[in-house]
Amino acid sequence: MLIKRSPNGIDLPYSSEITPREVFEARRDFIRKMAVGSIAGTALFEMANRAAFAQNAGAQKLAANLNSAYALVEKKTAYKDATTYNNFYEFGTDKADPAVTAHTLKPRPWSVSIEGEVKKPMTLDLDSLMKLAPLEERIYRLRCVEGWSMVIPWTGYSLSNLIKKVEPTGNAKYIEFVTLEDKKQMPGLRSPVLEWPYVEGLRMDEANHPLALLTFGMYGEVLPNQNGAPVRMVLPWKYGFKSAKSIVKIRFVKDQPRTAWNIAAPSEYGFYSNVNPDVDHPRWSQATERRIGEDGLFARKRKTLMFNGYSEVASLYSGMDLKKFF
Ligand SMILES: Nc1nc2c(c(=O)[nH]1)N[C@H]1C(S)=C(S)[C@@H](COP(=O)(O)O)O[C@H]1N2
Ligand SMILES: [Mo]
Repeated sequence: MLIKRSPNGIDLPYSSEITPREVFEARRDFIRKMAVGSIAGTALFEMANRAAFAQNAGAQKLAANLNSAYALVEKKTAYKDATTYNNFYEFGTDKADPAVTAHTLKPRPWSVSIEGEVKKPMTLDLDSLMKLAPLEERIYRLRCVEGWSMVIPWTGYSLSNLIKKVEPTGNAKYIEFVTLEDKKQMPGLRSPVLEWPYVEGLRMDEANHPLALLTFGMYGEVLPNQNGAPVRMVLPWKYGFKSAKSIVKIRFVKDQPRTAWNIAAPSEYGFYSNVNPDVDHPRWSQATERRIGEDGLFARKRKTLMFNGYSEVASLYSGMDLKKFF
């Protein structure tokens, strides 16, 4: 079993307190490999590096308790990998681009307007938005449609807290996330790779699922710009592109929203985009994935799990043909 759920719901403290276990496990793994003589000097250096779990010295801490009901027990992706191997096309289409170019993004001051089919539309500045519900830390898998995955500790709260606050009307069937579009801050907007702004959407019951996390931080710190500062979605049972970064507007709507990747290539990227090993992308299989950080000497292909292993969302789709609604 890959996802461990706490039977009693007691919250464990902080991500930093899990790190020693990871270091221990890495060391145990290392000793085992030493014993069978399968490790070379360079690999030793690499493994020590990965176990070190480097933090960004200058970043602002973001306190939150770990929610043990959503704390995946898997080795976390190294901070360095999660913050230098990114998809954020507003800052370039290369994985390495956003870490280099996203320093021009200004995550403060920031506000998010919540509008459409709600009784209480509102515009919230970042601090008010962050205070809307207690921040939690959750460790989730992230699976990109390109066939790679990571394990990342995020900080945020269930989007359902915000939804409750604004009181959706009976017409609110979907929710749309509109992200920042500012040429002065985002050099990638000059190329027409996608229709800007980057827009994503969910059905209302999906948006209300407790796993859907409105996210402000990662690895115990505020989000780095390249990971979608200052606020993004994280939807671990869907391909990564559903998790819109740098959100400025949340709209409650009657009709299914058009979304950036669906507009760009409707036969390749559906509205739902649930992780599904049985439905291949036209250009590549979705049956397996490559865990970032494991692509060295000990590379191995992992089997991709239905809903990325988050089987509790299955009831949202009962009766739906997931090959048709991909
Ligand atoms: N605004 C915006 N959000 C975005 C993207 C993007 O290009 N622009 N890329 C998506 C894709 S394809 C993935 S895999 C994830 C990557 O998140 P990460 O860089 O934090 O791992 O962000 C998603 N959110
Ligand atoms: Mo992605």
